[in-house]
Amino acid sequence: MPKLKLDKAAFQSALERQWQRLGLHDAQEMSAFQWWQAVSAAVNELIPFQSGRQGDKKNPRHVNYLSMEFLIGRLTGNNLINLGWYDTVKKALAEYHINLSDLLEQETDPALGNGGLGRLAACYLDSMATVGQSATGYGLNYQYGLFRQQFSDGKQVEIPDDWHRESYPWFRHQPALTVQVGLGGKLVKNESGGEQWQPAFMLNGEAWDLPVVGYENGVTLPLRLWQATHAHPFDLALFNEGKFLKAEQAGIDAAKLTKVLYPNDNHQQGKQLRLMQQYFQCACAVADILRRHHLAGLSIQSLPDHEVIQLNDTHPTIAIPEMLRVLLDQHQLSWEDAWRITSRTFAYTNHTLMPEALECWDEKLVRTLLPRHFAIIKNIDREFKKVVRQHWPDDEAIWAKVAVHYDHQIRMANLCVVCGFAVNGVAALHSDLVKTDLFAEYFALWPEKFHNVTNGITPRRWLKQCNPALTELIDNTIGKGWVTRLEKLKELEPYADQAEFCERYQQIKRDNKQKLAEKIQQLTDITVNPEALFDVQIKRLHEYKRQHLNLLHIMSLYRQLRDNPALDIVPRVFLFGAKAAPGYALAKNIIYAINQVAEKINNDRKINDRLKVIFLPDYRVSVAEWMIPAADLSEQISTAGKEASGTGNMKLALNGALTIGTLDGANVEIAQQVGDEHIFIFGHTAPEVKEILSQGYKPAQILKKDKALKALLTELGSGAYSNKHKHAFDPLLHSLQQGGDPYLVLADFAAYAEAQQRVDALYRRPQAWTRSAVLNTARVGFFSSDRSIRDYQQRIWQAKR
Ligand code: 26W
Repeated sequence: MPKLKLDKAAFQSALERQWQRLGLHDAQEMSAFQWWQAVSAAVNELIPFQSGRQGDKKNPRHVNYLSMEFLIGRLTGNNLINLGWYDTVKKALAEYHINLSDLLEQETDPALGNGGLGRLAACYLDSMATVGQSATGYGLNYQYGLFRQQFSDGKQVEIPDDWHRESYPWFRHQPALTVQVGLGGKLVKNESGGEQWQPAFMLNGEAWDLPVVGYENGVTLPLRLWQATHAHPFDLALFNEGKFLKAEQAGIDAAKLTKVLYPNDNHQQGKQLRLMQQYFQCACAVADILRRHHLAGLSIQSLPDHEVIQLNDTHPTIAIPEMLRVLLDQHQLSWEDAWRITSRTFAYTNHTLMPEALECWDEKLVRTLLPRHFAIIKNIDREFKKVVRQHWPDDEAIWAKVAVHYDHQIRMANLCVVCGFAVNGVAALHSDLVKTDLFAEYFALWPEKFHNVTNGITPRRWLKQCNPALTELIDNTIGKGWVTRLEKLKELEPYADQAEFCERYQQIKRDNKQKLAEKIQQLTDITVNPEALFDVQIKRLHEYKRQHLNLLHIMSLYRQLRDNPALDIVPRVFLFGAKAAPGYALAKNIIYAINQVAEKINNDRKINDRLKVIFLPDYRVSVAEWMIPAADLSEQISTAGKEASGTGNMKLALNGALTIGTLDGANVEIAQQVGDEHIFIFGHTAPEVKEILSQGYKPAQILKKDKALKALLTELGSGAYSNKHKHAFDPLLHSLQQGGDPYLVLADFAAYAEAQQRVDALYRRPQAWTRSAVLNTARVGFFSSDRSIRDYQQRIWQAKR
């Protein structure tokens, strides 16, 4: 499809309508924030959006991407770029003396996600729109997104994130699409002897759509976010009885459902409200999908030929029994028919192997909230047990592993594998571990179900939008085709040996670093040297991601400099961005430790500014967009086997940061693409980690041999970094020692420090460094989310069934 044309006159009048709506007479009366609102709402009015099915011959199935999180980031700039309207709007606004890029800073990030999984969902929507895949994103319209982070005396403080969804100009409310959802209640017998669900109360699900704009192709897909309101918002009977407060009570409770995003990343808590959120989202989505199918005049039996439902991790798993329930109880299908349709419609993506992240729900909770679904799940399990018994007669141990309902728990991942037609991991190594470790028995049963789709990132936001200077250099060198064909960046390879190109590339990095240095100054009042190496670790805070390994290395450099002030090291600025789940005490302790060490180092005159440590508060998509273009070094240092993929690793490499990393997640494939000379790989491999842990790993033995490392821990416990409070970092120190160092921080420390020396050595040769950086940009085209989406199409969505 051709790019949509922007009619300048239509834009002017849409803009005018916006300030009239604000009750103003004239553009001059608008505040900067109102300008952002007016421009966004005006553009939103001008884009038609397809919410029906747009299947083509090659890709007939409409994709329904179900995710509890969509970390979309700011939309206004991104939509203008994808529409191809950025320059025209910029010029139109200049006539009012409004600067577009300043105006874009008015937007609060819609933070409707935690981290990698939510951001991936956003990149995938961008790519589905761009490659023209017919699709709908389904999620929740949380009133409060992920908490805002502040530091108080170095400790994380969480502030509620009211992002003002009520006045977000990109929303389109679709009242005609409101869905009714039941909860609680009991099962009653119907005339045919079957069981019918009688919910205790009903909610309304209102559809709030955001436009997902494809890149210059006229396509706009809906991201449909459901918001809960009470089905009977006001009880007139109670009101008439004079019970005013009670009359409104029910409405207040319903709205609680979509009030707040749960801030946990990789850790399940089993809260009732969370299960209610999951069901609410799934029930709305399933109803909407079936309505679309029905309106297209298609038979229910043909559902799998036209629709696929992709589950983004197990969070929306309850959609499976919901689909079965609707087919059985509303469409009156037989179990066989309902099962055939459902099991050909659902596909599941696994994003983590961490046991504490695998969702299990207490049977009591499920039975109370969703009695009919509970009965359906038990039936699924009964049927599945027959298959297992056939394959492994009398093997109780195997059943204990693969059962869906076991030990009074419902295991959502197992439900997905049993009921779905496809299961995929998110990077080659991770998909292998899914087959050999997590789901080995299922793999033996159904090898054809298992796939890999290596994650990707959208080049629109993560290069074109966040790094305009590099974009211009690339456009001028190889043309603009790379924006939708990222593998074309390969054409940059010869320029890695061309002095003029490299100088320009280097200058762009320097300018980006200068800009970030200014931001840092504004935000933290700390001055950093833009000539220093910018060493960046940005991701959620988690033990397995090992921000504390980075910290120990910083402390070790600091110590070496104190012992030997003449020591010649490469000046570095260590940059961190990370939120810790509010209930994750150890992660918060690591933040505190980094901030305290930073405080000490940044104020130590003797260091002469050779080391600086900056922890930017409130890491979010827009902060990532400032940091990534300015990074020299990308820290991807998780314990091998633990990070399913990572996607920050891809964004940083694309923008010319070299990676220091373990052979984990997508790092493995990044190394293959860029070549071993252009990446700093270190540490134990996934099989080695497994071996070490099974042999009974003893961190004390490492500390006995490595006196310098031991001294660092002693120093942390000495009060030197914590105003003499010796116990300030007890959680951290305890986990590394008595706690058994489960993520092998100490076991990988020496290798990490050695790899950092290789980094220094290369950085001292600026031309060689830049050459490697250029080759990183040139060789990571594979990690475009457009490629991931095409892989999903070929391997999963449109594969022969
Ligand atoms: C129920 C609690 C909970 C919440 C979030 C469990 C698990 C999660 C997510 C699956 C965690 C997550 O974001 N995983 C990340 O997914 C990215 C996209 O595939 C990967 O790149 C990261 O490696 C993975 O950690």
